[in-house]
Amino acid sequence: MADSNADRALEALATEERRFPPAATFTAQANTRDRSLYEHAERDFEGFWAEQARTLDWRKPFGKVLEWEAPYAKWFADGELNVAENCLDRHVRAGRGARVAYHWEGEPGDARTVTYADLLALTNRCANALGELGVRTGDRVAIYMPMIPELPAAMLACARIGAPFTVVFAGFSAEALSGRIEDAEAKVLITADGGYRKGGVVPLKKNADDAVARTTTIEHVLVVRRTTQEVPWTAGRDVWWHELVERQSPECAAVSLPAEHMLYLLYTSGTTAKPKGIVHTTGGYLTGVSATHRYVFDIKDDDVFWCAADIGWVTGHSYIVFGPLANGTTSVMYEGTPDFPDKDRWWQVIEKYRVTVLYCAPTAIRTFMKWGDGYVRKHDLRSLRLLGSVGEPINPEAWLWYQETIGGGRCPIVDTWWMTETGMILITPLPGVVTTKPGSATFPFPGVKADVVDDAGRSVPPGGAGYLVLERPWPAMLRGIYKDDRRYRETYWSRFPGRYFAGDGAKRDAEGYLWLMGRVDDVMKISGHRISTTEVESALVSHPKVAEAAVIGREDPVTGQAIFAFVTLRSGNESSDALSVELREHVVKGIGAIARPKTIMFSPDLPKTRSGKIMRRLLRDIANGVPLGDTTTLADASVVETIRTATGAED
Ligand code: 7RM
Repeated sequence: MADSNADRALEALATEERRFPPAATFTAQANTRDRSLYEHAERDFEGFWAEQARTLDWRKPFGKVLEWEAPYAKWFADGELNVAENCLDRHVRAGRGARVAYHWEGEPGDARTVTYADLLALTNRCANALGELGVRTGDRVAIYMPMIPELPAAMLACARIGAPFTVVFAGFSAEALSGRIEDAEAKVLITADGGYRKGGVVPLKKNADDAVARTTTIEHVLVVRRTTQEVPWTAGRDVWWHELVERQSPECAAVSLPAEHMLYLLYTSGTTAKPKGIVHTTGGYLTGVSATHRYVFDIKDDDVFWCAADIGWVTGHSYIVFGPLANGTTSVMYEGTPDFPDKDRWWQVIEKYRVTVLYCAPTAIRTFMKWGDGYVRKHDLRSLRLLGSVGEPINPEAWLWYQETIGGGRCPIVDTWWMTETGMILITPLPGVVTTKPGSATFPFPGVKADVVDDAGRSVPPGGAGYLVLERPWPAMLRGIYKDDRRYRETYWSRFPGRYFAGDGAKRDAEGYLWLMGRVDDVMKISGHRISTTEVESALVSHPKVAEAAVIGREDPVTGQAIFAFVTLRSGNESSDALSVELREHVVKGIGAIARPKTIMFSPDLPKTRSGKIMRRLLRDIANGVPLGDTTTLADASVVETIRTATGAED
């Protein structure tokens, strides 16, 4: 288990007596004010989701709600719709074309206001351009872009013509991008010349070229000009967005698609080195993200919603693009980092656009705490009325700081638990209804059923800890792992047959509140980013000087977990600070900067069982400085002492 998270959650559970009931004034205006949504969903689970689905426009209405043959779900399967039409056309048709879809803020300080009518025209032009490049319904498109309005437009353009897309976070390396292109067998790659980050320029086109060189399926690379730096160019293959897209017609018919048509693939880390392509489909996904966006964030027409994630992660897919756009919401989209040009950039953005709802990760909150209240106090944040948290457990101290210092004591906090695989928020308070406790994600969303079970799959009594499982399907759930059905069944459905195994540890207190405690597998959460220990290990051992590596997540006060790597060198190589830097950069090259190990510890040996398995649990305890448990299964117990002494010295 992720010790840092578990420790925080346990400490919170033991000491947390504070309760925050919703203010009467908040409840009085809330989209849902009582338990009726919970009751409706319990009484008639399928009827509840059908009602949510009917808030969308269907080209062909669905008759069936759910077909469930565990572990395969189909939602609204005989219905047809188009995601882009639901996110754009229907708002424009309803006379709301002049509403702002995105207040876009570039890192250097440039800004664009993108209305629903603008976004529709941009999307249609892009869809027509993709058609000209030979993309047809069913073809896959890879997207590797900075946080600019062309990114959601590209995703919606794919959705419009029924071409499943896969967005690869712009912080991933060329190598990581090539693996995803290859697995998805993408025909076209959409990228940009570069993107701005911390005042510098990220060479996206160069990375894209390096990636494409290692793959065989890409026919064209469509390139947005963002930074105007010189880029390598392959004539015939590469096409400028401003040349191809801008000359297209702003009209493009949306394709009527079956509800179970694949909308996108999103690659995420599991317990092996190879990321999994998580499959999301059309009707159920849009139903789930729009309903949760509406109720969890209590969204109204006059809200300015800011989900401060990157669109390259699932949080951005669901709550920057599809949920808010389906609801006709005005969002803020920000390109850069929170500390450029200074550490008050977020608060300046909130003041500038009068943001009412902010959704971000605990790691960001802890970073702002560290930077100090001064940066916050420089700005007027009184427009805020609701705050959200996602990505990892939030410790009560950060929760309380968020509420007081950012929320001015008046904003409810929604701590939302979910995953790439779940597509939508599953465990969360409804802000007008549920009394919150700092550090608890509280209860399942209406219609969602969760349990905490022991090793044998028995529900643990109140106060107990165990594994989080989901007891029934939900509309935005993954439909599988792309081209790997066996891995789908094994990863999520074999540990507790018929129930979805999330991979998270959880506790349920005497009042039924859920407290998430972090991963129980080899997945780490570094600043809310999901990375597997094996992925980093395999990047390390691909270096010629490395014989073996064992990677663990070590407790970190700001990033939640930090990457700690134990490395054994091949004989004839000496450890040194220079080699440590070289290895860290080797991992960056293999995966991306988010996977750069914080600490590398050279060790002549790694603790192994007699059958040769590396004992990661021991290494984790060593790195976290906790007392060691049973070491009797070790082949060579002295190894532990050697490492521990070295680690102690390192501290
Ligand atoms: C949305 C996202 C999923 C993992 C999940 C958890 C952790 C996410 C919370 C949380 C405690 C939360 N998708 N997680 N939200 N833990 N409280 N509110 O993060 O696929 O990247 O990661 O994130 O461990 O399994 S993800």
